Amino acid sequence: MQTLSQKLRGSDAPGFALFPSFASDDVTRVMLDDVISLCRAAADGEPVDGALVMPEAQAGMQGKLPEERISKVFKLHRRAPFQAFLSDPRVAELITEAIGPDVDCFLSQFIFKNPGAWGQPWHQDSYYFAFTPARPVVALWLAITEATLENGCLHILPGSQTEPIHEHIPDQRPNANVGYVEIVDHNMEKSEPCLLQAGDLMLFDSHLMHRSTDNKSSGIRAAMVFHFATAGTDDQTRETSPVNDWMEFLRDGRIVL
Ligand SMILES: O=C(O)CCC(=O)C(=O)O
Repeated sequence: MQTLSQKLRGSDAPGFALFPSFASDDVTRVMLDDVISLCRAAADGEPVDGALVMPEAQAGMQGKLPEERISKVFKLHRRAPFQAFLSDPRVAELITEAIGPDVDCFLSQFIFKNPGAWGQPWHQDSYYFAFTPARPVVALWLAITEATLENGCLHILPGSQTEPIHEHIPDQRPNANVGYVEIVDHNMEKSEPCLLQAGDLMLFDSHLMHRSTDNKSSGIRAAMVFHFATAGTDDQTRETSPVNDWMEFLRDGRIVL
């Protein structure tokens, strides 16, 4: 049987692992409520505790509520609802198996994906990370709502974690969201949609190619994503990145939040 790290980075491995029904409705609800409060504070010009609130750029997103016009909110992992999730011993166990006993959480993002919002084109997360060592780096993607073909679920290309980081070109669509880039030099025919229920959790390697599609439904498709790397990783953008925020998470396999 493959260990979790083999499953994520092995040469004959999927590059991801799924943990159904990982989080309860209470856990996902408290995250959603907290991020909504940040979106409303930002709209009122109030402090947002260092979070970065990014508007949805897709034309025609004219929801009445502030959160209906937001694509992502970054830098959440020091806030109580997100620390509560990270304090779950099951999360520590997964991340220890995936990376090792000494780990930092360096990035977090809540993705709203409101009705009509853009999906994020094919990419590899490590494209965004100027790290030494470059790996291991993993993401935890928690479904806050159901994720369907219609509302813009994630699609992954199993096995693509064995690929080097490909060239990424800017998302060519008019009014693309800030930071969206795309791999166009690889065959994605064998990709698979990740049809998830609220509370399901996906863990994937930072070289795994993945994308999400536009939300063509009338409901929100939300997700919360945390990214982890080995403690002591050299991040060339540690002082300058608008989104990376290195926080100690595990030392000797113990949670140190
Ligand atoms: O959930 C999405 O819509 C895209 C998320 C994604 O691609 C990522 O977290 O890297």
